[in-house]
Amino acid sequence: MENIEIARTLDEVADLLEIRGANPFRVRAYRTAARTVGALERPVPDLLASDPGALEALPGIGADLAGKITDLAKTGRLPLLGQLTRKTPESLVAMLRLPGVGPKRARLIYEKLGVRTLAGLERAARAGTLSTLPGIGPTIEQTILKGLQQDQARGGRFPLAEAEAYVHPLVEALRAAPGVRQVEIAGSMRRRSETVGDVDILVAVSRGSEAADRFVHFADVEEVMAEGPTRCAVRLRSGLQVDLRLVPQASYGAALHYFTGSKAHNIAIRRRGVRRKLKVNEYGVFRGSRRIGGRSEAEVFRAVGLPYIPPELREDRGEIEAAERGALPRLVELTDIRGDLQMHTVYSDGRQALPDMVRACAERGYEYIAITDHTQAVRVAGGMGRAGFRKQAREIERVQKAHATPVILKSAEVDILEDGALDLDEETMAELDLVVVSVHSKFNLTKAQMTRRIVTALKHPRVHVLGHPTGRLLGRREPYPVDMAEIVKVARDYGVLLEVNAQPERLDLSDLHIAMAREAGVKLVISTDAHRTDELRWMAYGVDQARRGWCTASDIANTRDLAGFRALLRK
Ligand code: DGT
Ligand code: CA
Ligand code: CA
Ligand code: ZN
Repeated sequence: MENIEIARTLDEVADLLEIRGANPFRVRAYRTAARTVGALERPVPDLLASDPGALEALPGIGADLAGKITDLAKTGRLPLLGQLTRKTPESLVAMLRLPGVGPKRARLIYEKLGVRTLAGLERAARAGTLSTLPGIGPTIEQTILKGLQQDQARGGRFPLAEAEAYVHPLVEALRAAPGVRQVEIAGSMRRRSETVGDVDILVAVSRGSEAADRFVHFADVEEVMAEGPTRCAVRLRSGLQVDLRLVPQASYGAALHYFTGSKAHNIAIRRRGVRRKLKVNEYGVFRGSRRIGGRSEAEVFRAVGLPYIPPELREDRGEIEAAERGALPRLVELTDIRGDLQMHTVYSDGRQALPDMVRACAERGYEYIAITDHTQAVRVAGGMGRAGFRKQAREIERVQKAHATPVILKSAEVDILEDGALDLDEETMAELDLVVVSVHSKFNLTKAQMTRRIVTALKHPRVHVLGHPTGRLLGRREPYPVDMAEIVKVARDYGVLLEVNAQPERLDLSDLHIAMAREAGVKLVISTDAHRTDELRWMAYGVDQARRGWCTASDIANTRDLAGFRALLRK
């Protein structure tokens, strides 16, 4: 189990304990432990291998918690969590997902109003009885109501990275099952969609394989929805649904193509097949009743006269026509990335010290990075003013002496104020190598106001990059209304780079906006916005979306060497 999952599990325990009104010290102990484990640089199992007492030596972790975390790391299970979940009404747990509802409030709502379901909560909010509770005013009531609507709108879809974390152990278990020859994730996850409805796993099996049995009996499975020799479906405890298809090796490529989708892409391919008197389906490529292909995906494409099309492009957004013309883009890859241009440190709301971030970036082989701590207006994030950036500049110079690479660019994520002014003085900005600007407040402007606000900022001559351009948080916060076509046009005219923020909950710009910017000739940067060293790995998720936006390396500014990157910055 990864540290981040251990931390999430401990946090969940803390939530449930709090809902149940447990001793506040006990609740706090779990929260502290979650933060401590989450901030560890080394995976817990590694740590334990070199020193079995390592956990207990950490601040705030006693013998009891150390034991639980050790078990959790080893088995991926924490019996206490199961017990607590069983004893707590499901809807109370669901309420925690809503903005404005923490464990204390969920408990209050349950006890005082007897609300046990999300539907009941919605009724109470609409009737205004929610706001009669102490500490809940009409504003919070409205926030909760809005959150309920968004929860429905999300429609049970999971952010890609979250779904990957849930399904990873299951895929590993399948790989280890006897009689399994190949395992691959298909569906929207293979196409790297920003969210997935369910996960589709494909396995090539030999006779008598135990794959299906392993699958339905996997520890994380909460409910088996279908079980048969060629298809099984389950729901995991996380709520994520997983489909398993079992196929013989001879059909593997055809099945992989079919179950990768998208549906629209499949239909277009099948139509091409029909024109060539071929039948293309999940079992293979057939002429009459004779199978002429289907062992590999490449065979399927070849049969319909096309080169291989990468999964990220299979959305029927012109990929088949481009393949036909030999005009498929050579998509950017993770290994093309030479630097990360948004990250935070303890100077603002990051969790780790500047040298730690630099060292981790050096380990990733980056040639350059930008340290982009927040400015003053973002008070909750401990934003800095002139003095803070001066002090940081001196530390950057010191740290740079110890590292030939990466080159550390002095930077800031400068807040765009409501009127489009920038939250940092001219002189300080002039001392920075890179100025990233973004919106962190007042999301409720009209589209015209928000567009004007951002355009004003982009026209400021010191601005190089617009960070997370729409401010969305997947499943949690809608993008603020903004005229993206106008932003793209101004970015092009003023030579501003647009960010693809790779935080799995942001993925902002989205794939379609990325394509829009690329078509307009605007260069993009892919940045992680990491607040801890382990978040630097999010780069891959940004690259995925850039690929879905048909980007080549040359569309992405941070694939250039430092001189090449600098040459792209406006003068
Ligand atoms: P999701 O799960 O909503 O994130 O999206 P997908 O694309 O994973 O969709 P899913 O799980 O319903 O089905 C997986 C793939 O199976 C889909 O991408 C294409 C293929 N497929 C499913 N139903 C059909 C269909 O009716 N016709 C065709 N041609 N393909 C289908
Ligand atoms: Ca799916
Ligand atoms: Ca499915
Ligand atoms: Zn930001």
